[in-house]
Amino acid sequence: MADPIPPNPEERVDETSKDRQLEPFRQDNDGQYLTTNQGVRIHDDNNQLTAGDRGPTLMEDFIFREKMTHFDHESIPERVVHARGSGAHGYFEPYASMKAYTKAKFLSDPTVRTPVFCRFSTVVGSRGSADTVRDVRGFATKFYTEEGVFDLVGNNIPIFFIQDANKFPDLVHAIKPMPDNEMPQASAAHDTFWDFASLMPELAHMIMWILSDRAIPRSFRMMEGFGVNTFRLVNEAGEGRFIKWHWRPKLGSHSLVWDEAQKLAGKDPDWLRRDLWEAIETGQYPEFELLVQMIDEKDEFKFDFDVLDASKIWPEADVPLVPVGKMVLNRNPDNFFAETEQVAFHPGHVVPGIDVTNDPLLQGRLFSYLDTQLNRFHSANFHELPINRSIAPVHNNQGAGFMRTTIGKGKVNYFPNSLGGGCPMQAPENMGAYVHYMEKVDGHKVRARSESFKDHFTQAAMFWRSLSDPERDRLVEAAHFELGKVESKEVRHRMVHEIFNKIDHDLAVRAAKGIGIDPPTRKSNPEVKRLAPEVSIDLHSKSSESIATRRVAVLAADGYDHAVLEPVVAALERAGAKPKIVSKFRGKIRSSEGQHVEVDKSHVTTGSIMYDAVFVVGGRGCVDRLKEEGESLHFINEAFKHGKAIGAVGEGIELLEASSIRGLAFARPGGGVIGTMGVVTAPAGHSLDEFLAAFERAIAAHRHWERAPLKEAVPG
Ligand code: HDE
Repeated sequence: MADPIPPNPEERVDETSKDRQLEPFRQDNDGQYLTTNQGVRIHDDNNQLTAGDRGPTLMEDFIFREKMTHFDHESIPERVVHARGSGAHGYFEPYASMKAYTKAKFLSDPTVRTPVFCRFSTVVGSRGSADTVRDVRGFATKFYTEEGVFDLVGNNIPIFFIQDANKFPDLVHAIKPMPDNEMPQASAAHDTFWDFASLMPELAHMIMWILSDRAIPRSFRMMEGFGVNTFRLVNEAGEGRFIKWHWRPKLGSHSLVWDEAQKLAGKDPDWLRRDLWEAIETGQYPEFELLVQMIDEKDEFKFDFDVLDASKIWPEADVPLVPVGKMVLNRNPDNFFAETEQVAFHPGHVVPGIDVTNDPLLQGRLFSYLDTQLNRFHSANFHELPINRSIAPVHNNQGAGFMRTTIGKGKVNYFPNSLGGGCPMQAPENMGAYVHYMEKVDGHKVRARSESFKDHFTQAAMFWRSLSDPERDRLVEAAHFELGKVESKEVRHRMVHEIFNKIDHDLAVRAAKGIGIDPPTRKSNPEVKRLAPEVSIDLHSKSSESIATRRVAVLAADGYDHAVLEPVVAALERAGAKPKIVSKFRGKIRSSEGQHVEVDKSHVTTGSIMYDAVFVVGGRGCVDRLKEEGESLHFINEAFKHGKAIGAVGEGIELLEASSIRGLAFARPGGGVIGTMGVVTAPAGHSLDEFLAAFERAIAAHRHWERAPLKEAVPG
């Protein structure tokens, strides 16, 4: 008999269900003898079996052969896109029942915590590439629900480059490294991508997003996620609604700046991976809110975009966001390969109450993901790998194939059957069976793009107009970088005149200036239909009030003022931030009063790019030393240039004065706290509470773009 769902009320799905399922697969080597794969204990794991101690290896050395053969096979094909990723376990819980919209059980009961595994990724680079490249980030979540596995395979940008899956291989070929020399790694900044983009106006909107700050997130914990494609929710009554999935990070959305992203790629290529891992290890669990936008089936044609077109957002002003629940990531994987590498997502992994639509990009994805898993695992049994296993019971007649691990019992492996009592049997709809939404489908066979998909510039223009001035500046700088790397003048010209100028004339003129192209003399955006301001594309509006998990460098040296350092560090820690003492060398430094503090990072291993804010402690001896150290001055200049909060107390202010920051007022002896453009200073002996309140506000703001006019003169 097939197990009813759930098997019994005692075994109800909870957040630890997946963990319990994984437990028998875990292995700990503590206190164990080394063995062969057959469990035979190994006596000497350092030497081959040879004919004499200087002779050749004997063919019969089955122990060496087993070890070396296994090693030779210790890789699987990396994902053709999204090769580099980082995963985490956690749970999801709905705020309230979504029963009115979907029969999916995991969205209907706020007391149920569904276990999840989430994998964040970059798209273009190979498995070993740097984390901080300019790219889309994948945001894929596997929900182990009591009705089977549901995969929400999304990205951190709400739209996609192309509208039809048939263009995906071309897009990926164009954006991946060049076919002849495999350069550049993990970057769109080369001729083939921009050649493709300049010939494909449907990319225009996405180009704007990837040139924006969205493409260089500060942290996986501080970026939004989107299902991108249009899915459908279906309720018990069989009523369907078009939906878009959204994830919102509790910590707000934050980005790096491009100079910082490039430097991090060298100083710490694992920046985003390490950030996620460390946050979870230290109990600062990343949280995301799940929301949906819903459009009634009857309103399908009400909008000036096609609801099935994945290159368009649904403006939040037109289609509001409805909060659904929250996800907490609270456990790092035990093993990168077994979990993060082997997890296999598929947008077609849906449960009753969630269905697909005719979105032509999604339709193609439904083919590609299963196919790609077969290529990665060389087996149709990848669903049996521990990380992919459903926690809902699996019973069917698909019993064979490479690496089958379940031992099916009985003589009957076909349906219908009478010899097996008809089992496993089909489930009626009211017993949790998946029933496809009853959509009427009718039409001629055509290879054509719907007319309703053909406005490529309205939303790209809306995006540009919704940006603040500093965001526009950075987008133009990004275009200068990306297109500045393009050799072909023809491609650069086409991007400016055929794409940018159709989005916005000012954008085209500004982009042209940095890439050696004559700017267009006339506007050319007749296709823009609507220019209503879009709601909250701007990253600023999604900042968080909290400074939790922000990294603060505390610059100090021998002779530091312990009476300032200790309370400032303690206060930052209380607020959830991560202060780290940075000095020339590791080891201990001594205060002017003789106390000690342990240095966390030496200059050679770190840099301002690895912090969200900097604090300079006072103390005569300390500051005299810091002023003599190029690294400390560079630290301040670079942090200033990258818009980060900077705080200094007492003599610490002298380091700011010795830096290249000009045009800002600093606190004076006997005066009060001064905070301008995120630089907060307090004179020696002044109340630290007042200083800390202002410094924490400056850190919470994340970046201080209002410094733009001052930072030009500061060396980076
Ligand atoms: Fe994917 N995509 N994709 N994609 N995608 C893959 O599947 C594909 C698209 C996304 O962490 C591949 O297992 C096609 C949109 C993520 O393991 C592959 C098309 C969105 C991940 C594939 C798209 C995504 C993938 C490669 C256009 C946002 C990583 C490895 C029709 C909604 C999942 C794999 C992970 C991975 C195909 C477009 C997100 C080849 C054909 C749009 C997050 O199957």
